[in-house]
Amino acid sequence: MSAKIIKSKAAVAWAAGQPLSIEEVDVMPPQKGEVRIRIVASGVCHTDAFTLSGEDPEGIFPAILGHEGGGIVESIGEGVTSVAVGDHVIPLYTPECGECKFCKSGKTNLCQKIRETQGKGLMPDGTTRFSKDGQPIYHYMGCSTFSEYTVLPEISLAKVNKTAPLEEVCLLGCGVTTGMGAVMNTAKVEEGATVAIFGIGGIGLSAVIGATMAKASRIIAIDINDSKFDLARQLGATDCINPKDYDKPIQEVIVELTDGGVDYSFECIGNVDVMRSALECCHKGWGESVIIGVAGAGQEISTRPFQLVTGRVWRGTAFGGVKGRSELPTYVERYLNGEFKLSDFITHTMGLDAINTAFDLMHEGKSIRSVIHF
Ligand code: NAD
Ligand code: AHE
Ligand code: ZN
Ligand code: ZN
Repeated sequence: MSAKIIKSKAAVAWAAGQPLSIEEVDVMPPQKGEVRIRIVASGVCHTDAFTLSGEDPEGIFPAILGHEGGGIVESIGEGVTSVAVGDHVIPLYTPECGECKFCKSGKTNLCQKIRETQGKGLMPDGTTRFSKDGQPIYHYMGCSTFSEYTVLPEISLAKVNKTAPLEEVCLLGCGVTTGMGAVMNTAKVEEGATVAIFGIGGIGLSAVIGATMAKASRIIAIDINDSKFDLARQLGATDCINPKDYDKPIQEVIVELTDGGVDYSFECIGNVDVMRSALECCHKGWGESVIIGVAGAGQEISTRPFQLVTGRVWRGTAFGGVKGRSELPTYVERYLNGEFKLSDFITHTMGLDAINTAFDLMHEGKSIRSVIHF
């Protein structure tokens, strides 16, 4: 029997800078190569707030935000073979088609098969599956997890172990995988290395976990909010530093503390000035700095080229360099095997009706992750 239009409760972003509005929207059946899923839970990532703020050059409204979800397949479109109704899945904002130049390169996780339409808030055929009273509503990052039901291309779904609680593993849809992957995949931090992590939110704490797993000898957590430090220490940070406690640039403090600088640093904020500090706290000759944070339209990074001439390396990462379909299920297994905990991240849970509170808590620095339960 073919699928029908479904009514779905969703948090709609009608315009930049406005609170989300809870609406009943129409969700069309999945088309060829697409899958409709019922979202069970979704984390709220800082990138959702970034786009809602109007700073995202790709921000498009009205849209249904959310990209850190876990769900169950409700119906499948023509030709879909890799998932079936009832499968548990994690939506991927970085799909994996396995056939494009990027997928085949072996050098990146940035599949480009549907990147153009995804960036315009559309499904690969150039249309949207969401509407309200006939008005189209755009998709977000190809995921739109702030809706009871959403539609994704088949290549944007990772099928995961059904025994994993979706209320927790949803965090592997962005934040936790990004931070851990940046350390283990992108930087490939080795045993005994020294590490500095700027910004101890969901991403930075996950980088702390990654650095602990990699057996880094020193893990320096830097944040302007002291309340983030207890959990950072519990997860393995050896030093916690608040730049506000010093009257000189934080990179100088770290260089002095580490006999010339760290082997690796990670920027997990989205602040271009901090990105500079993160590069410049790296050791001459070999230190590598990884940009994870997302900065607003028109912002640029700068440093003296001499910093690079003298051996420091600047790089960036999306989704921790993880290939979603082939590698994310392994992260879920590692979580199930007890290699890392996700409950530590979940400071708040709430229903969709209260989603604006999740954004308030984030802006007030009171949450690590709020998880929306549907
Ligand atoms: P968050 O709000 O949970 O955490 C940010 C942390 O940075 C907070 O603890 C805050 O106190 C701290 N901070 C703010 N300004 C600071 C400063 N000047 N110095 C030191 N610390 C400061 O955010 P999050 O969800 O962890 O996301 C962090 C960043 O990573 C955002 O920019 C987000 O958009 C980006 N992100 C990127 C990817 C990717 O794939 N590249 C994935 C997820 C998130
Ligand atoms: N749209 C923004 C860039 C936003 C961005 O960099 N997104 C990250 C993921 S953040 C997840 O919380 C990403 O994956 N980027 C790679 C990509 O292809 O979007 C802009 O500046 O235009
Ligand atoms: Zn995110
Ligand atoms: Zn591809």
